Amino acid sequence: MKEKIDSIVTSLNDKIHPDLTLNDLEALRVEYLGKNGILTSQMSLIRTLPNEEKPKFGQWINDAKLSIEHVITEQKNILLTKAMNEQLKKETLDVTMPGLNFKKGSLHPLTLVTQDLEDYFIGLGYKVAEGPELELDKYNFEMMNLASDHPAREMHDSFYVTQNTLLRTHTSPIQARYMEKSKGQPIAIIAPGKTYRRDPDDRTHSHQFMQCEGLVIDKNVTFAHLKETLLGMARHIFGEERTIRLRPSYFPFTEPSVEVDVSYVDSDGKTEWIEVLGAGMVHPNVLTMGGYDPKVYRGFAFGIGLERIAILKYKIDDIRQFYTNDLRFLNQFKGVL
Ligand code: FA5
Repeated sequence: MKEKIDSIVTSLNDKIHPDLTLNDLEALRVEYLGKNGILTSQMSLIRTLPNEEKPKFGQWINDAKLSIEHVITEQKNILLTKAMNEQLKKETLDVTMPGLNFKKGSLHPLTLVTQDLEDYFIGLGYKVAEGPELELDKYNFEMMNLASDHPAREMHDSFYVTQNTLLRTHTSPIQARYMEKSKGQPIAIIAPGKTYRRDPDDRTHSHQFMQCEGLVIDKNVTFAHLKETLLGMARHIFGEERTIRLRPSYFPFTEPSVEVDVSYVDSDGKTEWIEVLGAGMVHPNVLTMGGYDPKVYRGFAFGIGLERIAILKYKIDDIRQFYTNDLRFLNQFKGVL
């Protein structure tokens, strides 16, 4: 009886070879251990045995079953490991392959101009300030010497949100906010940011545009400081050969006020001028409202249209190019610093 059972196990061992597939192994398992399998059918013989032999017989059958299961599982594991190794080999990472070609973005021309101005003025010891785009009438107009009945308010067609709040029409309210918090201490700041006016959009005007404010307050500040500062800035941005021209102008918050043109040479070799900013000496009323005694302190201020700078610097013919997100336009600024 024992020999018969052993020969069943041996017959299975003889059938095991490396070419068997997982399906073949499963078929062998059914052939030996299935409901009508070779080993299972031996079980029915137990009924024919005397009682004292039954436990031993049961033990033999059990051992044989374990041995068959072990052989088949072991072979299955060999096959699975082999399949996994082959898969891993196929998926080997070749670190010498070139990487994916990610599209690189570029800085927006207005960001380039802003960063350039910041670098220049930080180099002169200025701080960079900022303020809210949704501004109170108080800072946008009143503290800039534009009382509610001031006719010059009409120079700024405004987007009012409530009776007292509007989208700032210029970066000048940052002056007022900075003076208020500086509590009479000297100031040297620039403040770039977005501004909004109900101007019709065309080649040179946009309802949303950028300005960069400048404000210096100290005891001995003169108009000569303003002129030299603006000349230095123009030469930094446009090149050493440039010069500037100041024309008398009017702003309620500065006195005297000027508009500043930068020189350029046109295609016929003729020197021309183009306006880039407004500036002036801080009006005594603005100093007083900001907490500075105009008999002790003086200041100069300027407000630059940043699109105007970018248009000149990069020879752009339409301000709307800055705001239409056309990649053909934006990609031209790749690598420009
Ligand atoms: C002002 O806004 C003053 N706050 C500037 C200033 C500051 C003067 C400090 C004195 C002291 P103005 O309205 O001229 O001034 O605007 C300044 C610049 O902003 C203009 O030269 C122009 O380049 C730009 N600008 C004005 N309106 C628009 C617009 N709709 N679209 C594009 N740029 C504009």
